[in-house]
Amino acid sequence: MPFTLPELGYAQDALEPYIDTETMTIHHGKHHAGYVSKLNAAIEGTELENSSIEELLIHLADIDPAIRTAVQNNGGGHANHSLFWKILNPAGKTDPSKGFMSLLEKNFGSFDGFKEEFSKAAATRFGSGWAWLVKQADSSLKSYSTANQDNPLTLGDTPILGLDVWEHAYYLKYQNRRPEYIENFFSIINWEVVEANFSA
Ligand code: MN3
Repeated sequence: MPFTLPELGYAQDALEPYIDTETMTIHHGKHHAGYVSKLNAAIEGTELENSSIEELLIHLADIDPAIRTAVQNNGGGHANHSLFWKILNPAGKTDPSKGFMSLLEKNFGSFDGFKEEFSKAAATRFGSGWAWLVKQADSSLKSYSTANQDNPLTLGDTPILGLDVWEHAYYLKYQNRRPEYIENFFSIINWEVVEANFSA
C-alpha cells in the first residue's frame, strides 16, 4: 500500500481541553485512516501508486476522470489531516517568531488582522471544509477556505497551516459552536512547524 496513516506524534488526550480525546481518537483512527485506505484503493494498479501525495494533488487535473474525484477527496483528506496533526501543539500556546510575525504583519497588517481573516474563513465556510494559511508562488501569505477535502496545492498554493472545520473535527465537544472551536485553535498552534512549512 503506497500510503499509510502517520502517527499523531503525541497522545490522543494531549490537546485537552481544546480538542477532546474522543474526537482525536475517532478523527485520526477512523476518519483519517479511512481516507488513506480509500486513496490506496482508488489508485491500486495504476501508475499513480508511485506518486507522492503532493504530486497527486498538484496534478489533479491530469488524473483519469474515472478516479479523479476519489483522489481529490481521499488524497486531499490524507494530505490535509497529515498537515493538521503536525501544526497542533500539545505543549500549549506558542507565538510566531519575530521574523514570521513581521511576515504576518506585512501580509495581513497585524497578527490580529491575520487571526481575523483566518477565523472568518473558517467560520464562513458553509458545510464541510478547511481554513488555510498558504504560501503563494511569490512567497506572499494568503488565508482562505476550501470545500470538502480540497487542498491548496491543487490551486497552486502551498498550505502551511490548516484548520479542519468538518463537524467531525469538533462536534462532540463544541456541537454547533464552531466559533469557539476556532478561537481555541489559536491556543494550540505550533508556529515552529508552520514556519518550517513556509521555509520548506
Ligand atoms: Mn477531518
